[in-house]
Amino acid sequence: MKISKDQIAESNQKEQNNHRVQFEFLEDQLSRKNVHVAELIQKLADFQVAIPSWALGAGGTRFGRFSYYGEPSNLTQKIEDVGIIHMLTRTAGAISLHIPWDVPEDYTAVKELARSLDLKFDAVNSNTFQDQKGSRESYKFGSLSNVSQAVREQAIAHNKEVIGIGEKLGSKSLTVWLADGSSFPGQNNFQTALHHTENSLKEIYKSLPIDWKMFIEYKPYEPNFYSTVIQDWGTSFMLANACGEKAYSLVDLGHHLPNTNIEQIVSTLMWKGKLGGFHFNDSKFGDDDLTVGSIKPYALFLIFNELVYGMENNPQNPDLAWMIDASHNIKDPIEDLIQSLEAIQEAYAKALLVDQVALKLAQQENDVTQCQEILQGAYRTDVRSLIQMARVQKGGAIHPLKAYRELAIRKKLIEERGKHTIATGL
Ligand code: LRH
Ligand code: MN
Repeated sequence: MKISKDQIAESNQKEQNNHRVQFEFLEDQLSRKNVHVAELIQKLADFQVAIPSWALGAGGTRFGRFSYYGEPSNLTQKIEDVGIIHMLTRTAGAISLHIPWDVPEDYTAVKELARSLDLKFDAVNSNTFQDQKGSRESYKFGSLSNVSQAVREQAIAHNKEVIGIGEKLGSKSLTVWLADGSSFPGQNNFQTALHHTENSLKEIYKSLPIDWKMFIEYKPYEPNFYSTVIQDWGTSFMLANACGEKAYSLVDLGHHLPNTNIEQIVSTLMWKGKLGGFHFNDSKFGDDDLTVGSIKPYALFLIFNELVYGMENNPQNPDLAWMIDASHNIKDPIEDLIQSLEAIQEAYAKALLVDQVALKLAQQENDVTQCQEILQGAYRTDVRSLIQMARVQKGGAIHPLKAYRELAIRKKLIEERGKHTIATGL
């Protein structure tokens, strides 16, 4: 299933005039504030977010899973679905694979398909939180932290195998998230578990190709409910430093206890040059993996404000890996991902409108009210026509979701794949 440029052009035809009027109005407003509109649009157009291969089917919980029909049932169909999202939005230029959920059968074919859809392979993700059929050791009581050396070695070997798969695909980073932890006091010796984890990560780090990065993802709880070995940014930061300069912390927005100031964590990690990337999503309570910007859009804006500041002032921090990590329990996965991409672009565009010089000045004068006015002035700007212009300049749809529905893509996917295909993943 592919979408053609002509189909996009036809869908844009109807939206063109309205878009142009809104854009010219905003362009005039911003130019009078000395905003370099063309520069800003270029930054939006260059901003590419990786789509997780495990979020293209219907997600579920222990209480149930409701299929969405026409789901991708193999890696080829998953890449095609990311191709559809990228054709419409022009901001989803990469796919992130999870191993063993997405082990390629034919590397040449998979790479050729991705290239034809203008897609790259972003970080590869290891999986030592589920036991695989026929595996010798079990991860029931942990993987890299396990008291059993045999289990740790199996988990280390798996991560090295994942690096090998990523190398063949042209990926340049490995993401390690561990479910390791305990559900009852006394179950684990915290120091032993952390020591094993640090040594195991160092072992994996030795296998990283020279131009690769290793992202260490933290999470406070689930599936363990008393302790998690890599529970917070501080532990991830400590382990990344212990491993070396190619190791970084990865911030999954859903992996924070309620009311955590995530933008401050982002600022701190960038200052220390140890922020590797993001898993974007939103949440009300726990690791809900909801649509980005659907619950706390202002919090996302504040995070991007720190990112924009860091990208301008922290050359010690490398380019960041941008990725969505969401699960779609009741919405069409493709529609949900399109909405998430829109929310990310919106937060970034608004953050780029923050007058950082004026803000620094107001901070110097402790003019708290003015600081808030500067931030909220940017946040209250309707930037949608800027994002649309960035898409149109790259051949995308002015309204991706509208185009997706008008072109009846889901209906065509169901005709092509049937109603009973199930995507591997969460
Ligand atoms: C853990 C996590 C991690 C992935 C998994 C699918 O909650 O965020 O990034 O491995 O989801
Ligand atoms: Mn994640």
